[in-house]
Amino acid sequence: MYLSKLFIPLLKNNPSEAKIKSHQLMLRAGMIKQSSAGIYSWLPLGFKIMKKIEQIVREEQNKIGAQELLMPTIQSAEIWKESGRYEDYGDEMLRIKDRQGKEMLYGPTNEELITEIFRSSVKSYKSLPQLLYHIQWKFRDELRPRFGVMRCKEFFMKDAYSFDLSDDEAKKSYNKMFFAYLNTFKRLGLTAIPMAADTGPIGGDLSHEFIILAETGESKIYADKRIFDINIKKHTNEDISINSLRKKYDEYYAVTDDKFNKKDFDKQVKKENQLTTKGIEVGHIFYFGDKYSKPLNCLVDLSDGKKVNVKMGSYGIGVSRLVGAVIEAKFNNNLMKWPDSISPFDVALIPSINKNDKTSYDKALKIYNSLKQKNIDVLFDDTEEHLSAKFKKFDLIGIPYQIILGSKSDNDKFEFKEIEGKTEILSLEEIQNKLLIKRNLN
Ligand code: P5A
Repeated sequence: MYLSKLFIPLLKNNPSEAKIKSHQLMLRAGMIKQSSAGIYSWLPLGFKIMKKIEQIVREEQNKIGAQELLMPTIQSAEIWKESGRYEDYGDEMLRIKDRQGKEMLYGPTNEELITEIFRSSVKSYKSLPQLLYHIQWKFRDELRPRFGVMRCKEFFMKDAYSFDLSDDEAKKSYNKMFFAYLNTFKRLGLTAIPMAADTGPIGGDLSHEFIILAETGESKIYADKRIFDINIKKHTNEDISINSLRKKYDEYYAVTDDKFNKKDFDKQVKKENQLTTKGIEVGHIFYFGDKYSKPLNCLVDLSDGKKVNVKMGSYGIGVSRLVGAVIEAKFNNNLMKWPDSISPFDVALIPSINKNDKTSYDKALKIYNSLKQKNIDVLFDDTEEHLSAKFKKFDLIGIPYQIILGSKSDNDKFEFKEIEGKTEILSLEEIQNKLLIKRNLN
């Protein structure tokens, strides 16, 4: 892609409405544009990054055998009346009427709809367990939307739903998802810690929020800081190792605000290990048994002819919020560096282009074409600005690697810089190999 052609409305200064760094960067780098309070358009740069996050989330769901489907954004009020949540959900639910006067709503979550799909399709224990998910827009009419994509009205969520025959089986599904979440956040370059949490309007009595530490986060947390040292590398996708991993996390005190109890904290965690801080909730998982399957009459036949309500859980990841969360974790001193796995481009090509001498442009173009041929996604700054002005833009765009064609590069060796890392002088082939290896690691 040529930078001159990229639709990227960069801003020089911080917009006054943006109070936290992720919101500032997303506006300054032309990633999003507000259309009304808490509702945003995703511009090409922001959209590309969100799509990469979505794909990693998808791959980790598929790895544990979850199946993707797609439910609509608009739902009928009827099923919500059956579950009893139509009234409970209150003003956060956007209620709509169609031209026949039928009550509809823009889905804030999908427990009812997925239960309705399941009850009409599945009748026998033989079809269980099942794990279904979709990645779809949600709407919650938040009273105070703020911090850009962190708390907005319309947001992109991955929500998965598990269906099992017994509590024991259902907890295995819960643990599987727990494990998939740790892998997902790790691939996004984040350390997300599962914390015992309240279940709120979703319900149930077992729940974890996945939190990344950030001063600007809206969740207050209390934890034994040794929980950050748990290494998940050794675990594979098998029931036994997944369950033992879950147990490991349970060994350490880690809760959000509404579960906090000072006495327990002081009793269970030595003073020097106590951590009280703030974080961003990037995912939230729930086990609620038959909270929805009972009122919605979702039953399956057992082998002995008896019928049981299926046991369900639901599992959310804030895909659009994650774009902001990664920025909160990685953007410092006006310098952004995206993790390789979700960077909008593999590499930036930054030549110093001399208006009166076409050779510098031609040389850059040759490198650009060669990278494209190797399927390397490169952003070519084909403008005639000064190198220093170009660097300022790339500080915001945050591509982790740069090929700089300035004084340090000659005919066949080029300056290759890793943001916040080392700079080397390499041949084009060496650069290509490096980039291809990095891509394979993700
Ligand atoms: C779990 C999946 C649920 O809705 N039902 C289906 C359950 N959980 S949740 O915690 O309410 O939301 C899941 C994740 O979505 C993100 N999120 C938001 N992101 C941006 N703006 C919002 N207003 C917003 N509300 C929730 C969070 O990452 C949350 O963990």
